[in-house]
Amino acid sequence: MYASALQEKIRNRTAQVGVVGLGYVGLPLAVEFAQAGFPVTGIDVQQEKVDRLNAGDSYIQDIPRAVLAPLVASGSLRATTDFAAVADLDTLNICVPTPLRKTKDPDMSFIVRACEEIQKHFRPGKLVILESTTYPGTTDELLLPMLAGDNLKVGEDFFLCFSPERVDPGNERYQTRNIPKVVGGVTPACTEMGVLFYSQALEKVVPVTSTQVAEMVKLLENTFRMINIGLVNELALMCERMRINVWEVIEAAATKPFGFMPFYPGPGLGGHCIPIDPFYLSWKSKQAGIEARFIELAGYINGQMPHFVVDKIQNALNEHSKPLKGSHVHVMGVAYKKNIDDVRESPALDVILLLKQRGAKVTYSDPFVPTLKLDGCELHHQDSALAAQADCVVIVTDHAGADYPALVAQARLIVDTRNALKGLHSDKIVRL
Ligand code: SAJ
Repeated sequence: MYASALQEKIRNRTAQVGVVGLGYVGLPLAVEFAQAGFPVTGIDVQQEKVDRLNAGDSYIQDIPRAVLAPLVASGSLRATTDFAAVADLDTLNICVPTPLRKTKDPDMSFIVRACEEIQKHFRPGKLVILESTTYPGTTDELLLPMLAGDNLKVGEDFFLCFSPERVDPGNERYQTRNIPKVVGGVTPACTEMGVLFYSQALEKVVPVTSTQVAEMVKLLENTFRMINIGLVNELALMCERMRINVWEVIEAAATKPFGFMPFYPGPGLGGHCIPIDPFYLSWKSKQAGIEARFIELAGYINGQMPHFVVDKIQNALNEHSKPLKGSHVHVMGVAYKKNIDDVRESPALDVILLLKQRGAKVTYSDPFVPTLKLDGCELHHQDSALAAQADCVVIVTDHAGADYPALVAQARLIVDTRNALKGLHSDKIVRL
């Protein structure tokens, strides 16, 4: 009974679409469904986000105001902090954060809080899809009992799926609409409903047979990256000892047209996905009685890279008879990867803290990051011309807009952790 009514509303795009969590995943998803003609309600606990969205003012780099404002003006998209809106919604995508606790255990509090609020206003006939990256089993073990309560039957009275978010912030080529969307339901009827839903707004939908498969797909994707980054970071440590240019090795290996995918060493592993997601997998696999040794080892190696970089700076200064203590080190780029403004888990934070702990005077340039708060102090973006006054410059994030030839000309000493100075030669350049 509920299935056919919901299918009809999804097909004729009158289904009231709800997105819980309006961050870098939720807002683009809400926009896609509003652009597909659905009435969309975004729900977020942050009043500031809700107010900005309702003013057509985008706070997400990938969603320009020119896209958002007309959708808000036409009434296709609105936001609220009030979960009572759930009662009138037909579909609900949950896109809330899943960080790690300090103990590297999953922090499920955002998902639990969202579900508790949804539960208060939940009625039969809805489709709920969890998109937050999480350990296999979350949807069936945590969400299902909360939503089913004592009397609702999943797959008949309501529909429940998991679909991993694959948003890559700043990626011009792949955006929410054209990234294949994996979806797995608690029952086949749930999967079918999830496929029908996403097919209305996204180009390619990939059904899988369970929520656990869908949850594991995402963890494989990102653990794959973390492990391979750890591998090349370890290779960089080996190459330094053997005096081999690791960048040249990787570039030449990348000419292999099959069976190889280049990853690059760097100052560490940043972002809100790659350093975090694999520990959701290792946590769950430990419960299943299997040690995720690759993940633990890669986590250790990646975690050592900031120390390796600071040692490199210290040794480079030493070659110029300058102690690190009291030297001025200028950091170029503090975002966790190039051409974005996000500093979450950025290795630059570790590098700066280590430099300060060893007595260096630290400044930074990053046009994407005006202010940096860390360890109780606040640093501000300085013009890159300051590099000329520093005893050592360290390139931590290789933003495309920096004038690297000018930097080489004006700096006294440069430690390059990203091969940003590829093709530039000078005895003042020290490469990872
Ligand atoms: N990094 C390296 N060497 C590499 C690649 C990355 O040191 O070869 C570092 C980056 O500098 C960064 C961290 O690892 O600090 C993570 O980089 P990332 O390229 O994986 O970027 P993220 O964290 O934005 O990852 C996202 C992920 N997208 C989703 O989770 C939906 C990831 O799955 C994407 O593959 C990745 O973007 C991407 O390809 O850009």
